Parts: sequence; structure tokens; C-alpha cells
Amino acid sequence: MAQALDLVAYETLEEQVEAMYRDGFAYLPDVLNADEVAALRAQMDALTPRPESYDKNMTAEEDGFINRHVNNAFNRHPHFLGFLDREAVVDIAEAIHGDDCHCLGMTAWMTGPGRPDQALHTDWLPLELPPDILADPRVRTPIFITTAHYYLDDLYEELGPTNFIPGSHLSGCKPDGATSWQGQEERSIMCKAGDVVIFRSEVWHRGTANTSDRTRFLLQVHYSMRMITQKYPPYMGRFKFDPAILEAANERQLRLMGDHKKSNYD
Ligand SMILES: O=C(O)CCC(=O)C(=O)O
Ligand SMILES: [Fe+2]
Repeated sequence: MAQALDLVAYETLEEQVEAMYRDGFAYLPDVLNADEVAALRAQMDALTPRPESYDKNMTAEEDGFINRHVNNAFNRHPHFLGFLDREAVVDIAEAIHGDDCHCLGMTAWMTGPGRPDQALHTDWLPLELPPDILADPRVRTPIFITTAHYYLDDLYEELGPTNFIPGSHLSGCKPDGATSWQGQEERSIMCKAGDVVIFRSEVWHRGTANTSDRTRFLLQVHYSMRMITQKYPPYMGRFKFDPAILEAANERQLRLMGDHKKSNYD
């Protein structure tokens, strides 16, 4: 069993951004209150997966465990729009990826009892580099993609927390079977319902097994630099925004969904 990750809540945006560069993640406690957690869980529970959107719908009966994964959640109900530009979270994304950053994807994810351990991985490694280059104080690589995890449960070992190796984004490589980086073992994110952890795509991490009798609810909001393409399946123009969603969205939310001004390559 991994030790719990030391979750430090930095007060200022500057410190939070610095943590993204140094540790690879930032922890934001109490982003949602109990009512907001309950409301978001109910909205997620009501979603029906669509195979054409690459949603997953693994069930206990057919697959041995629940693994329900609904992409493009922002397009399913106006309730999800508020998680595009949730204060504190989007502020970090914009500070890191720029004022024209966008939402790469939003996935409502429910993982039930029996969900197995994932292997340690990066979500994406944009640059493979020797670690001594990354340790050079003159080198500060851009952060291309981040993911905000909205935890909607009080986490405990059996429910399957996410495990992280802090600082592993500076390895310049994928774990490829390794279980530690520079002596640093993986640590579990034992946070509370309503907390958010935002992390960059190069951090070594994994979801762990759900050995409890409950389903874990997690909303993932991925952000990226404007030059990184959004991932809104189905592709080839078959993804369509719901007009009622566009009608309900504010200007910042529209931009985060891709309503950009003309720029490079447009
Ligand atoms: O389930 C989790 O806690 C993390 C999931 C994850 O890292 C992934 O699917 O890429
Ligand atoms: Fe991941």
C-alpha cells in the first residue's frame, strides 16, 4: 500500500503555477461544496454512454466491473459547463497554457468494485529528454496538457485513489515498468470529495484497484495550449455541439470549447 501524498494547498496562483512546474501538480481543496458534489454525481450518474463518442460502458454483469466513461460531458447537460471555467482551476490552466487555452476534453468517469490497478503511465509525453537537461535551471519546457481531477468521493485505499510520483515529469521519459523515480515511490491522493488535483500530462501516475463495494465518481477536465487539438469524438465533423449548450454557455466557456479568434494556421 502506497503512502499518502503530502497534499499542500498553495494560496496564490503564482505558487500553484510554480508547483505545476516543480512538482507536476497542484492541489486545490474544497473547490466544490457538498451540495455541488451531490449535484455533479447525480448528473454524471444520469449520463448514457455513446459508443460513437468512444464512451465506455463496462458493466458488472457483462465485464465483471463497472467502468463508465462519458466523453464530451460539457455537451450533454448545461450543468457541466460550469466545470470548464471553474474559478481557481481554469485560472491555473490559463496561467500555464495561455489566455487562449481550451478544453481538450471532459470525461465523466465512474469506476466500480473490481476495477483493476492501472500501470504507472504518463497521459502524454510531448518531449523525451535526458533528465540532466530538464534539471538545468535554464530549461523550462512548456506545459502542453493538464488534467483537473474533480474527486467526488472521500478517497480511501479500497476505493482506488490515483497514485502519483511527484516530480516524475522531470524524468523526461515514460515509466516503462519502473515503480520509482530517483528514489521517490508512488504516493496516493487521499483527498476529500470536492477537492481538485490538477496535473501535467508527463507525471507518472495510475488509477488503483477498487476493492470496495462502492463506485468512485471522478470528473476529468483536460486543458491544453490552443495549438494542441481538442479531442471531441466522433471525428470527421460528426461531433455536433448541442445548440442549447451553446446558448447556455458564457463567453469564456465558449472559448474553452473552441470558439477561438483567428490565429496561426487558421
Ligand atoms: O483513475 C484514476 O484515478 C486515474 C486514471 C488515469 O490516470 C487514466 O486513465 O489515464
Ligand atoms: Fe492517466
